[in-house]
Amino acid sequence: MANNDKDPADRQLEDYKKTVQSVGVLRTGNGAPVDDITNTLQAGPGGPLLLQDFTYLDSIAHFDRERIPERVVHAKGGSAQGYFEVTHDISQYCKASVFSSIGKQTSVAVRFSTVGGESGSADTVRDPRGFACKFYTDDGIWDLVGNNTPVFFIRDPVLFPSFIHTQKRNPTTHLKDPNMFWDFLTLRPESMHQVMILFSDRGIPDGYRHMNGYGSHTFKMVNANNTAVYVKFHFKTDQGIKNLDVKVARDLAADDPDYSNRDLYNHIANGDFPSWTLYIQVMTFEQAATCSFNPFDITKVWSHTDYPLIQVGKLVLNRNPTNYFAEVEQIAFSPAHLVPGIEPSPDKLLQGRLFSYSDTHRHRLGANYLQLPINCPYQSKVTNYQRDGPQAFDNQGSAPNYYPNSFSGPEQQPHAYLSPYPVSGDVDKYDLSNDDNYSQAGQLYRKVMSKAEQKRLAENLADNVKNAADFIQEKAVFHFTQIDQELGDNVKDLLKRAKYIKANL
Ligand code: HDE
Repeated sequence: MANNDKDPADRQLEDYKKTVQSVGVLRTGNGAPVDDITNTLQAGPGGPLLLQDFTYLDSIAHFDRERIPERVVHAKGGSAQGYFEVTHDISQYCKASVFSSIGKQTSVAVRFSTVGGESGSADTVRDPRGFACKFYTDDGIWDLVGNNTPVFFIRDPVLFPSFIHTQKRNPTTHLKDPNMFWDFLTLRPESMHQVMILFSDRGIPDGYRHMNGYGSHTFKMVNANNTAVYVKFHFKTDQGIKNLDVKVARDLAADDPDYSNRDLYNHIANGDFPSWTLYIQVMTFEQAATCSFNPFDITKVWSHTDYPLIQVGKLVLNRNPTNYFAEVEQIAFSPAHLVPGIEPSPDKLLQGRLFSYSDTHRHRLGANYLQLPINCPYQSKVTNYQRDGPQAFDNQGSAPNYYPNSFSGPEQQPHAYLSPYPVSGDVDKYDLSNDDNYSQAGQLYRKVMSKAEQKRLAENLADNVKNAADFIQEKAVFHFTQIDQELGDNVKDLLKRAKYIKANL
């Protein structure tokens, strides 16, 4: 095969060699030159190895520590870098510097991922996709850590560890377990809206370029007068939505399990840069107070008629990472990484996420994870009173490490002030599990899906639920019937047929 018949991912090393003829001398970690790395130091040709062979010890001890813990969810992913450009003025809603003027560009890094599988798992599974965008703004890092779906399975963060356990492996069999999966979902019917999206055509996107991204939660935007509104973020793909047929996806899982990463890498390497258009939906505090549903419930969407999409800008990915570990494995997103002008709303699930991400980074990457080049807010140099800890390589020199001080330490910034909002009510645990779990799922089925899509949804659901215990199947059919009678009936029929076929095999 001629070299240029290969795609950029396959010829990466050959391309590297064309641009870099030599990097010079081979050295140990402490920079000393190495004479021989193919023969270990021995006491005589058949004798034991010597502890003084630092070249060997340096190499093997480092190798023993090469892996860091993989992400507990979203372990398999791919990433690219590029820029965000403002195309429309939203300063009436938001004072964040990233949106300050039309034409302004901000560097970004985006990581796409599947959710449930391990870091070596197949890309073409039915699963939500992560869509996490890091904006390196001149007022600090802003991370919008979203998915390719506008809603989520649960609305209280305390359920997240259990929910994730049911999507992962059974602790005894170490296999994915349909009873765990459907037991949880049918005991928590607030999941049904997301279940409908997951088992629709959009449940298996054709790579990462052909899907939308959603901030999913309700956030708050604050303008220069400190007037706040609630917002939702939407990245709409400029490549158009494309999904994979179930059978094609299954074949790809065997033939090319890295399908989505390869597709992203090759398109960017070939100069075909994917892009998305960013929109917001805006809800005033007055509208939120009288809204017919809870606008802070992540299992709900906001109608585009009542809250129309407002165009903001363009996200373009035009650079592949040069080193996967440094720029993708070590990238660390957090919904708590916000900048003046963008604030959390009272969304209960978002509030729970504000703690979890930085906590997992401190475990996975260490206390100074924000000093790593891919995470560091290089557009707004960090000056503060944090010091030391493992791998503190930017330890702020001889500046004072306490506040207040009289020696030119960094000062507080009034523009970073959080907008106030009233709260009331008793401190208590509130059960929100039955807050209208079916209406929006029903509208999605009846108003958005075509007949063909409705049919495929029922087939995809039945094909998966059929592996769960009978009593769980019955509960699933009950919930699908609450969403729409026809959907419930169709899934019930398909399950009956599957049972008949199994019995007569
Ligand atoms: Fe995450 N999630 N999540 N999540 N999530 C993580 O953080 C968590 C949720 C999302 O490419 C973890 O760095 C809790 C919703 C993405 O690096 C962890 C709750 C949405 C990524 C975590 C949620 C997401 C993560 C694992 C419910 C969409 C990958 C590793 C309270 C709006 C980011 C890590 C990347 C990753 C916690 C729910 C999106 C454990 C506690 C809802 C895209 O911290």
